[in-house]
Amino acid sequence: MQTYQREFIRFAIERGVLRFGEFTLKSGRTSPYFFNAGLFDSGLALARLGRFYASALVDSGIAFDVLFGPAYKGIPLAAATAVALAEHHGLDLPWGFNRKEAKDHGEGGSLVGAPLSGRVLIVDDVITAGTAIREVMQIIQGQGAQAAGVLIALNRQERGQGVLSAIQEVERDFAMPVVSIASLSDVLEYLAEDAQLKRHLSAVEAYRAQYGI
Ligand code: OMP
Repeated sequence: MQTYQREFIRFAIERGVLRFGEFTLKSGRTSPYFFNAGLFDSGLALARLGRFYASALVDSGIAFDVLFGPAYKGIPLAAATAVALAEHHGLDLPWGFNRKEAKDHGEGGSLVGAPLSGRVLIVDDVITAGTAIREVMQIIQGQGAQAAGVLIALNRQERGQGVLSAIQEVERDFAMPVVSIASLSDVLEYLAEDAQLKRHLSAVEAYRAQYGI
């Protein structure tokens, strides 16, 4: 695990974004941990989060033309990433987002901000089973753009339909990389090193044995 990944996990735990307990996921699975990106809910927290996303993106070397934040949770994440790229990496890049409901007045349509053209980098919170990201791909393909990749905060490293992880299936099906700031393996390493949090390790390991790859 890299230093910034450890810092990111510590930050997420301190903010209550990464929690341990019993949670029902969108996929119906019952998980002993949950990552709620909505709890990066202050200006400073969002700014710091944006810097983590931007660092992971720059490290990945993915080439892209526009950042896209899928409604709703992806919107502030893409915005924060765009700000951090401009302020900390000298990269002033276009960014946009979608509405869930198309607007029939004013500028109309369901896309706001920079047009989706060329290579689109999707910014989102978490991928578990990959359902949400597949819906986003339809929006991008519908605009005739190509997806350059996906940037997420946490890769839960869960099984998809077969032997691959849901993320590996997304990478295979859409021929694009998925990059995360941290993964479940990093979270497990963090838990093992932390005297207070170690007590959660066995439940998270058991979950990974059941649903992980
Ligand atoms: P999939 O569509 O199954 O990939 O689930 C991704 C979505 O689940 C995310 O965009 C979140 O809305 C939600 N989620 C979290 O936010 N944090 C988690 O730790 C787990 C989930 C989840 O429900 O799987």
